[in-house]
Amino acid sequence: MAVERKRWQREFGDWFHQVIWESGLMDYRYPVKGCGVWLPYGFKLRNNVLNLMRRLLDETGHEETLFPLMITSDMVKKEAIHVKSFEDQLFWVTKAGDRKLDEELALRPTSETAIYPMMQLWIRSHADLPKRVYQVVNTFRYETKATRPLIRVREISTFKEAHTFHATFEEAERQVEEAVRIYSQFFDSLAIPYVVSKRPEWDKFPGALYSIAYDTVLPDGKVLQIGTVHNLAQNFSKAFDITFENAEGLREYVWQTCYGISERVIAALIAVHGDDKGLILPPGVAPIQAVVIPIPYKSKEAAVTEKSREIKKVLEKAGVRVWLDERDKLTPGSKFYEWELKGVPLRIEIGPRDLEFRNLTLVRRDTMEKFQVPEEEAASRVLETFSEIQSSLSRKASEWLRQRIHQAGNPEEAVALFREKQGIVEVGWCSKERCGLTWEEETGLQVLGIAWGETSLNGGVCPICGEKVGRVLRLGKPY
Ligand code: PR8
Repeated sequence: MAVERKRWQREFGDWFHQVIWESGLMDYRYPVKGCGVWLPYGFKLRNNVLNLMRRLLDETGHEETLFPLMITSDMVKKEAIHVKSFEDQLFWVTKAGDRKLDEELALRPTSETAIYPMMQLWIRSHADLPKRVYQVVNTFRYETKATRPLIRVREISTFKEAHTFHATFEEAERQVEEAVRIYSQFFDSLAIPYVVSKRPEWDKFPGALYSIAYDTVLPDGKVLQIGTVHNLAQNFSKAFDITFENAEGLREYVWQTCYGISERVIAALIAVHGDDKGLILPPGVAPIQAVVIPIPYKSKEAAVTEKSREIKKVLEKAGVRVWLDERDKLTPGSKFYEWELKGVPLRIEIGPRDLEFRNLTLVRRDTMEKFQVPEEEAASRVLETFSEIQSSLSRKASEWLRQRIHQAGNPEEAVALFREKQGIVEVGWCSKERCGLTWEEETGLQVLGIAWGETSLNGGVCPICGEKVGRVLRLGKPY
């Protein structure tokens, strides 16, 4: 049976809402707008995804911390551009019981203003640098655009933010490269395809020198920003007075970077791999990697049950996250339906014929391909199938994204390509804001940024002004 992706693509919004709820990931019926509940299955998936990120950060000298949720208005106001851009999105705590607070407190929209006053106390000398911390917390942004489950929420419940501190600009630049490596590895292991772009000046993180973003394309052709890396230079260290004594005994401001992801990563994971039957989870992060389903038949029930339990043990011993579905009030067919919806990468059916031939029947969720393997090879064949699924998901998703990136030589061509195929349109650009805005005006698309670390288009000429500078500008319709 081939996988169907009609509804997934044509009615992506409805598909997405329905799948996250019916598969048991999240429930957004919570009475506060923009806030959702992680259900047990979703929470396990979230943990697996976060643990991948934790491992990558821990291995590269980052230390996990936990800073408080509330910040004073003085802290918020320290960095002028930062506060101006978050001002309208802040939630304020103004009362305790019926007493008005002497000092109103804001809920962090991100934690620069919570972390940096403490760094000002801790960083003393060049011996304290570099310093790299991260935390996984909830942050609050009063989003005024329509909220969407996992994609645009007001309580960002899975905000992973890293903040680093360095003695020189060059070291901060190297940290940006390192962050790009870490994020690329992270998205690669989730089989989420992406493009990396340097955001234009007018769309960078408030207070940053520049911002780099990871974007992917969802089934509806719109672009989703799934992570960002910012070089903050000395903008925040000057505002928060974070200095260190250099080797010559002189005081200098530290150089900083920060980078973040959120539950949007999980939105991308669901959206990129799914199909009309529901989720398709990569084995690396699936809460349940394989489900064993006994197919009882006449007098063979006991033998089938016994064999199913034995196989479960064998797989557990091999480190597989396996579930044995022994519910006797459900038919095998309704179990298949449920586990397909939940995106379990592999189904193992054990029926009388399998017993007779000492086989197991395996069904891959991604391709729905069905095949038999000898029982004594259960563990090795299951593990082998996981890595095939993982690489096949990566290939399929990358190819899907590749087909949605188009090159245009002028604004009319960009418009026509986008109308027909959506996704991302790449054009030549001279880096001048004026020409970037002209691209936006003439195409009705939004500038995503300059291709990070890639070569030129249109022979290096900007089709708007004719200047030969050679940058690739990306345009699309972001969420
Ligand atoms: C920073 N400071 O904050 P950023 N719902 C879901 N995900 C969101 C939302 C939202 N309302 N808003 C942003 N994100 C820096 C870096 C510390 C860490 C996700 O950067 O404002 C987006 O994927 O770019 C975004 O790329 C990421 O959080 C980081 O937020």
